[in-house]
Amino acid sequence: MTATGIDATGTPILTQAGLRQYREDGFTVLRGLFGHEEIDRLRAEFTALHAAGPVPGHFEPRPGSADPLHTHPRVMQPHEINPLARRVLLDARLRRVLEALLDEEALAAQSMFYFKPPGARGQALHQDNFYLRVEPGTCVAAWIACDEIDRDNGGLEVVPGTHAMDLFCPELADSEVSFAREYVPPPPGLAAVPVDMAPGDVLFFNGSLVHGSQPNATADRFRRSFIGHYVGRSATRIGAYYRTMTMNGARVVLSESEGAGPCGTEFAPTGPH
Ligand SMILES: O=C(O)CCC(=O)C(=O)O
Repeated sequence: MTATGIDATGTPILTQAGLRQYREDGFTVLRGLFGHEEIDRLRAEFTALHAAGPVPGHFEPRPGSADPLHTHPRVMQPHEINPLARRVLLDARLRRVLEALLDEEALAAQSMFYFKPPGARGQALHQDNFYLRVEPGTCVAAWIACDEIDRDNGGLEVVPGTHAMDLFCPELADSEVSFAREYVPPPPGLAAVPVDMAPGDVLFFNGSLVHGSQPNATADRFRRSFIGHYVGRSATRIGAYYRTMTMNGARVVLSESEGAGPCGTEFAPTGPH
């Protein structure tokens, strides 16, 4: 069974098996949806953004910190400050898959870029819709691998089947291994499974699916990823933080839902930085 087919123009597309997997397990992976050159370019763009220094509200590194996530924090909403990030968020190949998964028009709600350098903490298991609070329904993530990603460098883990469950009330995460405060333990009988990926592979997952990542335990391998979050056109409410737009880039204002916030509430910095 493979989730990735090829259309007449040679573009990777979602197969019926992939759609079935998404419906049954809450996620599916399209292999090679982006080409290696495109991913090289995306990595280079974020390397340049990092070198250029802070962009208030989007990217606020603290050079010289002992914490790799302070020197390389994630970039929040890069599509608002970077044309290439905007093009990737609104990419037609993503749109085609998203609209098959959602069974309706997709709206873009958020982008993020994680550098996840060697030694960086992960993000404890959580559900994205805990933060986005899309109503009715939930969001969908497109998580684009920008490096070889595996268990050693803190690849994503998912808990299949949890997409069909309600939002859980999170526990407090272990700040030694997670930069985010919320932790949702796998429900009884279910377990997190790793998703190994190559550059250009895209993991699509339901916003109610419990997922997260372990620390990057390698000494020399970054684990970079570009992440888009989307909602169906029939959504009427979302957290105020999220500025939804069509996949053509036109702003669509939804009503504000309650209880939302940026994806993953970060622990307050401690110690020297
Ligand atoms: O990339 C990661 O390590 C975590 C990302 C994540 O959980 C998310 O995008 O919601």
